[in-house]
Amino acid sequence: MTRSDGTGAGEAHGGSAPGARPATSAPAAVRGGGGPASFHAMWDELRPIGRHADSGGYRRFAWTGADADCRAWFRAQAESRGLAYEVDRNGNQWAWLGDPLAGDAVVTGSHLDSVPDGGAFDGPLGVVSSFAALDELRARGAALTPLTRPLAITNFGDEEGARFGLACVGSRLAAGQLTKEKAYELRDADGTTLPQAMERAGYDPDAIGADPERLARIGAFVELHVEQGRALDLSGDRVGIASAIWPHGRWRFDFHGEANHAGTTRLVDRRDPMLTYAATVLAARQEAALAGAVATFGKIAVEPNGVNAIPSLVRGWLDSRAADQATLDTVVTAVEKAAREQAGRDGIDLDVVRESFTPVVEFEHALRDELNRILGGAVPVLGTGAGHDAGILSAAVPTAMLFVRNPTGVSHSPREFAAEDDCTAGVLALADVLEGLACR
Ligand code: HGY
Ligand code: MN
Ligand code: MN
Repeated sequence: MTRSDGTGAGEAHGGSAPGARPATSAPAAVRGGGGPASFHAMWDELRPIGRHADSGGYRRFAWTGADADCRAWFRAQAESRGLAYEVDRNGNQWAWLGDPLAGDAVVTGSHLDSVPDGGAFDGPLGVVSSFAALDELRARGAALTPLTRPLAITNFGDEEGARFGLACVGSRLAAGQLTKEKAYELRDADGTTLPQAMERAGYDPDAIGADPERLARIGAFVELHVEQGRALDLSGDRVGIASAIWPHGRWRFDFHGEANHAGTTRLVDRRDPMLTYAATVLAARQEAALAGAVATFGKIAVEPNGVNAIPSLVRGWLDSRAADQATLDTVVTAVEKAAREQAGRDGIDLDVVRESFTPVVEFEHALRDELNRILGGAVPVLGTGAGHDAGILSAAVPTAMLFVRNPTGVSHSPREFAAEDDCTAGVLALADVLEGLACR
């Protein structure tokens, strides 16, 4: 986050968000202002890692060089603060203050990986704010010693699933929602498997698997995240608390046609899967609009992918999300039905595979309300269509989320940003929450 001297990706703009009304009269924790200088230093160090010069977006994919650099940055932050650093069996990073084995720990953190050409804040804002919140607590002289509960900061690996196609791999493995066998089946576009990538990055893939003992030692997990929407901008608040995460999933549609010459094959003789794919994309938009849901075909792979060749195979990935399970099921069923009908007309064979699914997450009310009480009771509570590690962990651990205002709502884009004062308000709110939970 810079002092508004930049305009590219990752450059937060100084001052309050454009067009926002002054924040409600909330306590200092969410009013903004102040906050540790360490945030700027960490942000400046992290910003260049994995950033693509042309797009200004981030390409921090699991078990790549950029991921390794982010991990090295996390370890340096932990050790420079005298925190006990460790990596768990699934490659998630942990920085501890207090006894990691004592139990009932208060844990905060997020992820450092990105979607292709993602923004600077999705993930890193939560990790940087966690270290900055600890610095704030120490600056306040909060009674961190003796802590009434151990405190930890985490970086969960491969949250976006950009390389291997499954989101939240690190937290799903830990929570037992992804088996070692299924994880071993994951492979990237070059055919590299997840275990091969982990091994090349210096991690032992044989160790991966559920980590119930570790999760049992967590009393509360709080993830701070940039809002991926405009609810806070519209309400004029800097910080919000999550109520729920929409159910969502990823489905792979394989349209099998017949390769042929683009210049010599008559239209009537073609079995062109691209046509069926195109009709399916339009059907997805139509069904989502009808149901008040969302559906996106954002990724496609074409074989042989030649300008002058009718494809033999078109693979399209559908991401669909809705406020409730029934609506999501309705949309996906309708899209698959439309795709199969069009495939019949086009002479195409269609396979549909559900590659990942996350049921609705209702964050635990007791912890959600505790956060609001700590922050003065007037913090807006809002749902989200974005998945998070906190959503995965919520099945095993009391979890909550803090959102920081995003004035445009844009995310998964180099244009994602958050204003400096709002980031500071997030740090102060997280510091209050950690103090309220771990330093009773
Ligand atoms: O896809 C998501 O909602 C998250 O960014 N992984
Ligand atoms: Mn994301
Ligand atoms: Mn995220």
